[in-house]
Amino acid sequence: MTTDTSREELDAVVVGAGFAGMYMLYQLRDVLGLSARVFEAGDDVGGTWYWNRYPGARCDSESYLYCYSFDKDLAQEWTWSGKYPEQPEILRYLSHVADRFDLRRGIQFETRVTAAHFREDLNRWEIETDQGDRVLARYFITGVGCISAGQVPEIEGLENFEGEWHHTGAWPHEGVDFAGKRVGVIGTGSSGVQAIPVIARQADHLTVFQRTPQYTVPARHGTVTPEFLEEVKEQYDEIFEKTRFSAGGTPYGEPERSALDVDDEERRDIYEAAWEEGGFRFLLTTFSDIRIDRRANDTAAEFIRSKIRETIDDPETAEKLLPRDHPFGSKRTLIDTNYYETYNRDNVDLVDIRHAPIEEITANGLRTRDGEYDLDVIVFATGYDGMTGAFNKIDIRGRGGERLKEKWAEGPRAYLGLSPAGFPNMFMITGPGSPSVLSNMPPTIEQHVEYISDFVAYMREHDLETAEAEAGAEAEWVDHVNQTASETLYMLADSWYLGANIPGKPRVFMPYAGGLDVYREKCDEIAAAGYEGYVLRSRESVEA
Ligand code: NA7
Repeated sequence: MTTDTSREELDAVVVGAGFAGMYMLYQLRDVLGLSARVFEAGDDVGGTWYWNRYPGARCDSESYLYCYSFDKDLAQEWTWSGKYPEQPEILRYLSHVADRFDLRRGIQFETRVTAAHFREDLNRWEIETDQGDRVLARYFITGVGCISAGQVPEIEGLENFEGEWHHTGAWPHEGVDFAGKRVGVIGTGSSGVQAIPVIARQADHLTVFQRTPQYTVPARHGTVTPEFLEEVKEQYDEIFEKTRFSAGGTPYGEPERSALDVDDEERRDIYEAAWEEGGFRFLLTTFSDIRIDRRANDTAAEFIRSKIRETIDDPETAEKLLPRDHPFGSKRTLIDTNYYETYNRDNVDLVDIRHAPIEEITANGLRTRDGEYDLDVIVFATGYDGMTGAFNKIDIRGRGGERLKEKWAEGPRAYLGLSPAGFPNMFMITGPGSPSVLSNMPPTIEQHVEYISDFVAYMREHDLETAEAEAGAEAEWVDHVNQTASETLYMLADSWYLGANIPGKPRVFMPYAGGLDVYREKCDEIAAAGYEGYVLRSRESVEA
């Protein structure tokens, strides 16, 4: 970075124009009246939904909950087409929001932030982009997404492959033509499970390479009617209120009964009803303890295994698909449409790469320890360097030139998952250590954006120059995040929540598992106490 001070000055720079960055811009510019700019790598708004264009890409949260709640008219005027929105529909929604609030004017597209350094001499963030921009800003706010840094595993020989390959999170805008092709999909997480049934219908042949069998629950897209979605609008005030004060960002309510307090028949009936209704309700609304008690969890896991055995015609394939090595819900619960049924198709094969790993990608396909597979297209549904990957791509430095990446070498640290100590006036929307990916994202994002916006307003009102998390408050919060996670079943799976999917990444549970409701209360208390846990400096004290 240069030391020349002839740069444009803004109140705030925001990184990313997804759900988070768009709402942050609205708050900063239209509510607080500040000068703010969003830098966005894509050529339009959408964030995750801009990049994830793979076949079958769909949100797992119900459409009427996967939207902003901050503007009543917006909620009333937008009509979703069904239970879960597909990627193009979410993108249309976000585009509509951008038009409605004239957001694009504040967004610089096709521009990637490469560096952000806190200049102690100026008390400003100096931000650089790959387009040559150099900007000074009082606030540096990230809306970079929790699962945006895609990972293509380092498998020997990929450069020799003569076919086409794509990662689900960087899908070509023009789509991929699978007709008449032999396709291999590596990975059976949310993206793989959504893409596999659709690719199977288009391709000549599909081979799925599975490392870990997972639990997936049918979405049942058809169970929501347009009439229901209209009725929802009449109840939106109540629904949004419940959502805001819920653990998982939904209005479903918490189940009260233990799975161990009912007899086998009643338990099966409850699971069956939730299975028929589909989606996250199976995890969230059946029993109070399936996410915390291993024996209770086993009942849900066994129910799903019984469904897999019932659905799959070939017992050997069914056996390969049975998840056994981790509890249900300890990895991100998957929601699917015809996933297991797809393995009954003649043109689909399942290859277990846990026991016979991929050894090499060849010119014509790939080779596992047990066999060779000729492929025209390889789809990497291999996930993301979650929660921290997008931060590590930017050269972020705080006081004394400390690099965020180094601060986080043993795992991410930030007060409330929002403010890393030593990085004044930096805020991370849905950063590691906040509820983020364990809640329905839009309400979680709104909570953070509103907290930041209120904080910035407070700073202006009190003529404060910088706000910086105290190291002690940060340490206490990080301990609390770890302690909360240690009491859950999340610790029993090799998930991306724990960084286990990235070779060499420290094994630390990154999201906050205490619930959005508890987290919101904590943030509100901190704000009411004059932003306890932050060192607040006025201009005079900074200059002294
Ligand atoms: P996920 O959920 O991280 O799934 C990635 C899948 O790819 C999973 O099945 C992995 O197996 C597999 N994988 C990852 N690396 C490898 C290698 N090296 N070899 C073979 N297989 C591999 O990513 P998604 O994109 O599906 O979903 C991300 C989030 O988006 C999801 O959680 C939702 O929040 C939405 P593993 O299970 O690690 O053995």
